[in-house]
Amino acid sequence: MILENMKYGRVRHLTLLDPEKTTVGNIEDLLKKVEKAGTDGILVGGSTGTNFVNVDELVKSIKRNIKKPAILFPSSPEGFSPNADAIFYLSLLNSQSLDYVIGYQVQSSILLKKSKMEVISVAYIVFEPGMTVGKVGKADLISRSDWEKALSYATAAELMGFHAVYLEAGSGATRNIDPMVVKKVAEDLTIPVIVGGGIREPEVAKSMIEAGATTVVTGTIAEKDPRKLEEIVRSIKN
Ligand code: 1GP
Repeated sequence: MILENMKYGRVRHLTLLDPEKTTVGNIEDLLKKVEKAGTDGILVGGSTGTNFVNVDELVKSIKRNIKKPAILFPSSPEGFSPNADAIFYLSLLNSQSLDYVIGYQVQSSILLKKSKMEVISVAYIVFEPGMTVGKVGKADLISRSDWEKALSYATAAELMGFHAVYLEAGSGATRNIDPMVVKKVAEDLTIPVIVGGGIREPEVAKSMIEAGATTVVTGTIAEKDPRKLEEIVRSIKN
């Protein structure tokens, strides 16, 4: 069970791969590198261009090539594949569009329950700069140091019964979320805290775990610099 493993600190790092981009290149090679780097699982998703076909293709490649779980990370009901191990059933809490808060979730709920995959409900909270997910998800962005607002959202999520919270600065963000915000949230919460967006340096990744994050997510670095990814994972796990 992935959630259980997260709670016990056994899912320290996840790699986000975008099905739109990865189906063109040498995906086998990339997956092997990511596995070798020591990541604990692959998140499959992207803010644009995902559909049933490319999501399923990527999930199947993961299952064929490496021994790490494939976790769906959908931005719409089309981000689904029955072959995945689990799904982050996201609700973008600070979206101004009800679609991202509950609409898409309603559209996919029955299918999801029938699939019997592990469903991890995740309160997705998007910070500045937000990047594509901020725009597409119509997020009312939280400033990267605004710990009070972050804590209010995260506490609401915990009280509402979400399994985890995910603090997101957006893929390719020039600045990651302030670790101080992660600390304020994590020290008050009993559910796992996931953090991602713009994390490219081992020291930054480590500072997130030291601040109390359960899991760090990186995306861009896997393709750009696999060696750096190894350093990031090592810094988190040591
Ligand atoms: C996952 O959006 C991130 O939370 C991935 O961000 O591509 O900047 O690592 P990067």
